[in-house]
Order: sequence, then C-alpha cells, then structure tokens
Amino acid sequence: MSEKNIVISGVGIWTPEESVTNEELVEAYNGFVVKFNAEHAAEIEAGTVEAKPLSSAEFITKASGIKSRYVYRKEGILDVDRMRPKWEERTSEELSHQAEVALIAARKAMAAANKKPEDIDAVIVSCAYTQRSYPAVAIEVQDQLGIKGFGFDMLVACSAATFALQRGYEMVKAGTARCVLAINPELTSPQNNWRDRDSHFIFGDVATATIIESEETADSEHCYDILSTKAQTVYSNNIRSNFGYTSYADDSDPYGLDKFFVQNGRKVFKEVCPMAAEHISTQLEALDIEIPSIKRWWLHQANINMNTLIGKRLLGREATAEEAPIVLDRYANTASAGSLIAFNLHHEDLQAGDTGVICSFGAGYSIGSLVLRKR
Ligand code: CO8
Repeated sequence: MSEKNIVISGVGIWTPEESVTNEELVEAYNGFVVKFNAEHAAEIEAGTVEAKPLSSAEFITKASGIKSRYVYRKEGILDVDRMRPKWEERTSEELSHQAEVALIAARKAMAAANKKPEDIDAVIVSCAYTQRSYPAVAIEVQDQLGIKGFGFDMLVACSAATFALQRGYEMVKAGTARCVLAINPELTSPQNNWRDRDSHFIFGDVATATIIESEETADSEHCYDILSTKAQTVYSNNIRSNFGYTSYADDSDPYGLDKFFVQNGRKVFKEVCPMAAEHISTQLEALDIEIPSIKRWWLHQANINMNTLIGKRLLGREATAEEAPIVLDRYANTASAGSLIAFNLHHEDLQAGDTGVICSFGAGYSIGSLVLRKR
C-alpha cells in the first residue's frame, strides 16, 4: 500500500422539505391514544388490554433534546387512523424513493469535491435499511450518475455511515478505487413505530454523501486528511428490528411490533456512552493526539444527554456547542447520518491543521470513528 494521504474532499446533504414538531407529533399520538382507549374501554376495564398512556412534548425535549424531525412524507404520520407515512408505490421502471434522495446528496458532494462521474470508481449506499434487497440501491444511483466501476449496499444500523467511510478509505488506500462516493439515504420514517410512546419521537429522515479520494487527485476548498479509522462491534439485543425477508416463511406478522425499531433505551444509554468515550480516547492516544487539542467533535446524534456525557468523559467538562455541535434538536436521530449532518453543517470554519473526530455509536452495538485534519 502506498503512503499517500486519503482525504474527505466533499460532502453533501439532503434535508426533507417537511417536518413534524414535538407538539404536532404529541397531539396526533394523544388523539390516537384517546381513541384507542375509548374503543377498548371494556377490555381495559376487564384487564385484558392495557390502557395506553399519553405522551408529552416536554418529556421528549427533556429526555432526548429533540424538538422536531424532518420527514420525507408528512402525509399519514399525523392521521390518528393511520399513524404511519403514506408513500406512493414506485414501479420497477421508476426511480426508487431511496435513490431519489441519495442522488440529491450525492450531486452536492460531487460538486463540493469538484468530481465528475468519470472521476469516481465506486458507489457505496450505506444506511440502516435499504428499500429492497436487489438490485442494490447503490447500483441504481451509479447508473443515474453515469459512474463506471461498481456499487454495493451495506447495512450497519447506527454506524453505517462511518463504516462506509472506512471502506472507502481502505479502497482508495489499497488502490482498488481512485475515488469513492459513500451515501447514507436514511429514510427511517417507515420503520419508526409512530404508535409507540417510548419511541415515536426518536427518528427523522435525511441523506448525506461523502467523497473519499487520494490527496493526489483532491481539488477542493475544504479537504480533510483521514488520520485514522476505527471500528468496533459488540453484540447486543438492546436495539433491535426483526423485520426481514424470512417473515413470509416463518408465518410471523410482517407488521408485528418486533418488526419495528425497538430498544431498551436506558440500557443503551448506560452501556454505549462509556464504550464510545473509551473507543475515541484509545484511538487518539494511538495517534499521540491530546484530547484538548481536538477542535471539533462531530458526534452521533441520538440523544443530547448522551453527547453531553461523552463530552464530559472525554474533556472532563461539558463540550461547548462550537466544539460538539448538536443537530438532533432539528433532525432527531437519523440512524447513521447524524455525525455526518453535524460534519456537513459545521466544518467550513476549521483552519488548516485543525483536527476533529467523527464518531457514531448505537445499534449492534457498533461504534465507528475517523480522526480528521483539515488540509
Ligand atoms: N411521554 C411522556 N412520558 C414518557 C414518554 C413519552 N413519550 N416515554 C416514556 N415516558 C415515561 C416513562 O414511562 C417513564 O415513566 P416512569 O418513570 O413513571 O416509569 C419516564 O418517562 C422515563 O422513561 P425512560 O426511562 O424510558 O426515559 P429516559 O430518560 O431513559 O429517555 C430515551 C428515553 C430518550 C429513549 C433515552 O433512554 C435514550 O435516548 N436512550 C438511548 C437511545 C439510543 O441512543 N438509541 C439508539 C437508537 S438506535 C439508532 O440510532 C439506529 C437504529 C436504526 C434506525 C431505526 C430507524 C427507525
């Protein structure tokens, strides 16, 4: 392998036009609960059905830091008789929903990195869910952009984005691709259980895209050497979705509650925060980089209290909003894309030589991180 530096030379983001505030969300959810409890009053009275408790916007903001979330399609989500988004079905000849939003972010990243389709050798679509098993969404995107070479999809839940950047880094380092386009079209809203009080507020939709190439070909204003990448997975059942292609064979209900996102949020919080802090500090130690010298922390965006705690563990004090920007107040948890939204919106002010850390943590468990230095 050559010793050339591998860089992130451009990023892009697609933010949906529509959003749902906590207040709108809670009003719809509570409307659904009142209706459900009235319709099941006799069973609730007899003790055969549990009454559903009301949600509250104050709880959501306090427990998570989330105030609003963007959604690909708002229609249906706030309808008490539906409580799930309503998307039009696309035929095999039409562009898929996921490719559509991936392309918007991809084109922005290509423009930021000054890349044409012929400069790119590989497309990775990496996210928590893909709309179908095959053909890969990445190949559909590759076709739309007119990129030669190859494309593939990969799934790593919360760490899909950082793990894809790491695959891109390795491919360019190894010389199997000159330039890689990694995209994270995180359309979480169909898998969110909008009827579940514990989780109805957690997720939002977004797409992010990143260009990874060698310093030898890079030609952009904001370019970052990747100093190190680090991945870690530890099996846990605390965040789970049993949705899958075998549901048809095992006669389970494909819309059963276990097929949505489900979690033991408290346990996740307690277990993942120390793992993430340890993961990052070990990585920086190996690079001989002092934690206080890091200018920016582009952390996973699941819960503001998690980010505060991780910041405190790393720095011995609370990180400032400038050091560790928060985007989850507007975007909510966007599965793997949160740290890259933070990077997209908060990187241009860094100066040459400034260092920063991108880190994701969550389902799997999985933790993925990259240490960057601005060129
Ligand atoms: N309104 C009002 N009260 C509520 C609500 C609500 N909506 N929900 C719960 N409560 C109540 C509870 O009943 C409980 O009441 P009591 O004390 O009387 O029992 C009280 O509030 C406290 O409940 P919790 O202990 O559950 O509250 P927490 O303070 O722990 O906050 C959180 C809950 C916000 C979920 C928090 O635990 C958390 O954020 N944990 C970590 C979450 C996390 O990072 N998860 C990883 C997510 S996985 C991922 O990011 C990618 C997965 C793939 C994408 C999936 C796409 C769909």
